[in-house]
Amino acid sequence: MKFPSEPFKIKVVEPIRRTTPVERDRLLRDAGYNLFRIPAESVYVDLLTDSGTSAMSDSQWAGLMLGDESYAGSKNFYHFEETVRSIFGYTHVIPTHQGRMAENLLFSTVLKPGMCVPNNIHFDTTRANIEHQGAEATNAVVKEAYDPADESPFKGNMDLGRLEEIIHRVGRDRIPLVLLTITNNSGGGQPVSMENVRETRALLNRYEIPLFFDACRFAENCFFIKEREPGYADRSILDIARELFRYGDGCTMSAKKDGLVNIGGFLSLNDERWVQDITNMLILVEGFPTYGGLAGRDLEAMARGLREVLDEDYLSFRVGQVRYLGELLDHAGVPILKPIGGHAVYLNAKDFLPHIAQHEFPAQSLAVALYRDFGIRGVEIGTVMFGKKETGTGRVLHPKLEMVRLAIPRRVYTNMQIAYVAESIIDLYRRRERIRGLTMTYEAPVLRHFTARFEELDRTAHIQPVIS
Ligand code: P70
Repeated sequence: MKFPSEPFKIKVVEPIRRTTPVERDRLLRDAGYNLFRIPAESVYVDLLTDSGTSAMSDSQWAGLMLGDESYAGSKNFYHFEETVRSIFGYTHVIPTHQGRMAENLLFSTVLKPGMCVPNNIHFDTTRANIEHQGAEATNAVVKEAYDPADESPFKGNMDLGRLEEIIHRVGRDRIPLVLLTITNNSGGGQPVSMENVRETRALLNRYEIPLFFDACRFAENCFFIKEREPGYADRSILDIARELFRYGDGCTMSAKKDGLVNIGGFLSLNDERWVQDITNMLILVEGFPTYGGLAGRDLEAMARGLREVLDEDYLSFRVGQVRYLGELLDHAGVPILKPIGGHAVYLNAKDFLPHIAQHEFPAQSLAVALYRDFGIRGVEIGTVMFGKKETGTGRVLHPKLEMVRLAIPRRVYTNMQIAYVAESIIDLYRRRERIRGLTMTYEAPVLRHFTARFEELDRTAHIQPVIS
């Protein structure tokens, strides 16, 4: 089958409510046109994020009942630790409540002001946590990543020439580690090839710089390696993951993605000195090392989720469902980022709305229209999330990519709901000239997209959808 059908059946259902465009218009105005401020109950298909939104399996739910809530030495911690070690292979396993805490612990330990961390493309929380230490977060992804039409199979790859240039410019002593985000979320959920990981490792060996992974979507990345990279078709996902992580020295992980849980994360690494400092900080801000901000039951659900995510039937359905949405849109001529990523379809807002200039937030305007007309919530990954003022001149720098990400929660929506999303977007695309830009009326100093507020530039332009 081109698009494998669901390898599960539904045991529990959560009703969802349809609202009207008029109701949603009012909600949008109250929310300052920020979709993070819309109550989830008023969303029909929620594609804001694939993070923490997975449906857990019956085995994970059963695991919750086996939670050992002892403060120290919970049996679920040992199960979790053994699971992480057997997949990722690093000596120390430090649980955290989610990914950004793993980032915060790592960077507050290894970074000093003036240092630099290169990555293919930093995600927003990663960048913010690095900058919070007074350090520089630098992107060094291959240049194809910035061309939405380029169909290269591994657009998440690190550009080794650029990486070496950064090392020369900044100096080895000011780069405590290099990151690789698998898959590369801000670049469209694009994978990194094993060959690129191997070559990055070889380059960093010459300078004795450690390599870390931002491993949120590692299983999806390994699935792409199996599908696309010569020599991996007959290898299991577990085997591919083990090889990949062997080239690194550690990883940060938001288990809210490929851990198939609603909350949880970890940091795993080999370096003894770093672990000591990180553990001390963990105890100060998060919790004792055998629970790290989570309940024992959460650790159990995470251990089980990390095993389940390696299942190939699951992964081919998962990546296939995202591809199904992408291909429906692509065949109708809707501009999307290619190739279709592992966890999300990214609408190319610059091409969808060429009449809206980047300072009028085309991707945010598109996300607003999609919610107002159809009750579908995506997220802006463009000027709102990544635009920033240049220090000194105050000039606003726009990111190269201006996208609306439709992130698909794992095991949550049926393919019929996905078809509804595609039909809605195709309808909106036919009426795209009517969509108008926005102006920002409030912004926070960091991670502004979560709380920003906007106003519409022209409210009269709004029209009713054909389907709703
Ligand atoms: C997402 C969420 C989180 C993330 C990530 C990578 C590559 C670290 C983290 C932090 C964040 C988000 C974005 C928009 C709307 C809602 C949520 N990504 N590295 O959806 O992990 O969230 O657990 O602290 O993608 O992509 P955590």
